[in-house]
Amino acid sequence: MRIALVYPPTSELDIKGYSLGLAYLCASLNKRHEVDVYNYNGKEFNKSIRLFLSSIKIKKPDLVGISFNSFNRQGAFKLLKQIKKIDKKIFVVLGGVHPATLYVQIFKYFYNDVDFIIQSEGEISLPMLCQALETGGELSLISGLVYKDKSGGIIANRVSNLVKNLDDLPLPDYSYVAEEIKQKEIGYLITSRGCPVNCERAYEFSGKNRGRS
Ligand code: B12
Repeated sequence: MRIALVYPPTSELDIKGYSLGLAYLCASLNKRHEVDVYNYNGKEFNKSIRLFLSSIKIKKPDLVGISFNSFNRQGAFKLLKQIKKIDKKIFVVLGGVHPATLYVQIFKYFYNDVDFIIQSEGEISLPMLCQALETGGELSLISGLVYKDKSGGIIANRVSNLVKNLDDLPLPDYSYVAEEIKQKEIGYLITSRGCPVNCERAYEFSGKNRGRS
């Protein structure tokens, strides 16, 4: 599959850096798929939106994955409103803290613009979704996947498959920010998952503490 992963810009904060989530997703997708990454973290808002959409018009990927937190949600919403207008066959998949938590609200407002949300770690679920889309596989088996049913509602699969040992994952692929890392001589690394101060998402985790080190 040809996949475009994008981290939208924000007009709310002056932030720099890059998403570790995308680096992990790239590593887990790279072997089987052709992945382009568009990192607009800290970049100019309107210009980034324009650049991304014109790139999608030219490249017409099979799937666009948008990764976002709450502070760059406006950028994500601008992008996701346009993708199906470019080509309605492009699958639009959302992930990251904001859509993972507020998937009901997002499907309420953007039902026709979004196909899937993954409300958990993406390294296993996103490749499984790509495979299911390629082969007509079963969506109900994909951990944390939220998708539409035929009656205009949504189905949210249980998060059944959290990564137990981070060493089982391929090392994050930073090639999309190689130049930035070289220039600044700073690279991010995270050695745990979940919230470092034992925060807990209110639901979807059946009361189990997700924080672990
Ligand atoms: C480490 C961290 C940082 C680091 C590094 C961030 C970075 N470059 O990635 C630093 C210290 C720089 C940082 C800064 C900030 N952070 Co911070 N940070 C975190 C922390 C603790 C972990 C994030 C992380 O790397 N996780 C590991 C990666 C692998 O996970 P992930 O990115 O979530 O991606 C996975 C899934 O979400 C999913 N996924 C993600 N995208 C997609 C896309 C698709 C299509 C799919 C299918 C799946 C998918 O798959 C990925 C792999 O499993 C989180 C809290 C948390 N537990 O999530 C807060 C958090 C993300 N940060 C937060 C905030 C607010 C900020 C700042 C805005 C703070 C500030 N005022 O400056 C800045 C903004 C940084 C930026 N964007 O440039 C908030 C966001 C809240 C919100 N609702 O938006 C969080 C949730 C903390 C909190 N509870 O408030 N942060």
